[in-house]
Amino acid sequence: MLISFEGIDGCGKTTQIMLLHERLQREKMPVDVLREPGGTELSEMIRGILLNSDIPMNPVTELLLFSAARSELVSTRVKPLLDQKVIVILDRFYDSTVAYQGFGRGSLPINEINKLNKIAAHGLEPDVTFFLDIGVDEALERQNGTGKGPDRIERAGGAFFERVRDGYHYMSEQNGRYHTIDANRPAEDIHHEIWLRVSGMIR
Ligand code: T5A
Repeated sequence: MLISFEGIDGCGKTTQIMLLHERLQREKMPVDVLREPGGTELSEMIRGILLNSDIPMNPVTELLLFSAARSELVSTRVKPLLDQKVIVILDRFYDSTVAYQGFGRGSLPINEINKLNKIAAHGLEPDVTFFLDIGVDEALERQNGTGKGPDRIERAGGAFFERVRDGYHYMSEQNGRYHTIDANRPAEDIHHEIWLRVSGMIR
């Protein structure tokens, strides 16, 4: 089973992934968590380039680098784990590319990005995608609370993140695999909703 988590920066994905991971482990289910971009030596190197605020980048170059990191992760980690019947939780997948590089940056038309995503994901599609929906201002407040400075993507500004959020709303209407969650709630309540859905799928 392939589970992806999506949403704008600071929506609370990492927190929810950690809670779901722990819950599945307590249930003695085989489970692994991987993040995008990242998860392999090469993909983590690409992540370092992509998030480095000192490296200016053409939007199409950015799109291709996210795709390259994804291709490596899917082919060397995700597919082998799924073949062994391990539940894979992905902290972002190709929907991030549609939202950020498509709606956010306007790098290429969405239909072109969808074609590239199919190639980079080696045809894989999540069984369920949890979209943690939160306002841009609330997300920014949470990010500020972490004390970490903004990376290159996070520097893009409020209007950019409004477009990214619009992109997720668009995808949630187009895709039956989407489960949209009001993320402006206590973490335990959100986890409860996610667990209801995942435990139902496992059964
Ligand atoms: N990207 C990625 C693209 O542009 N294209 C792509 O194709 C892909 C794959 C990745 C960046 O790359 C971009 C998107 C990103 O900008 P990242 O560091 O992995 O960079 O960034 P994020 O995935 O956005 O991760 P963040 O750590 O910034 O945010 P999370 O994981 O959504 O949030 P989380 O859980 O760390 O929580 C943030 C803070 O809020 C608190 C937490 O304790 C933490 O302090 N919090 C809550 N507070 C109140 N109530 C709740 N329910 C809370 N849940 C968490």
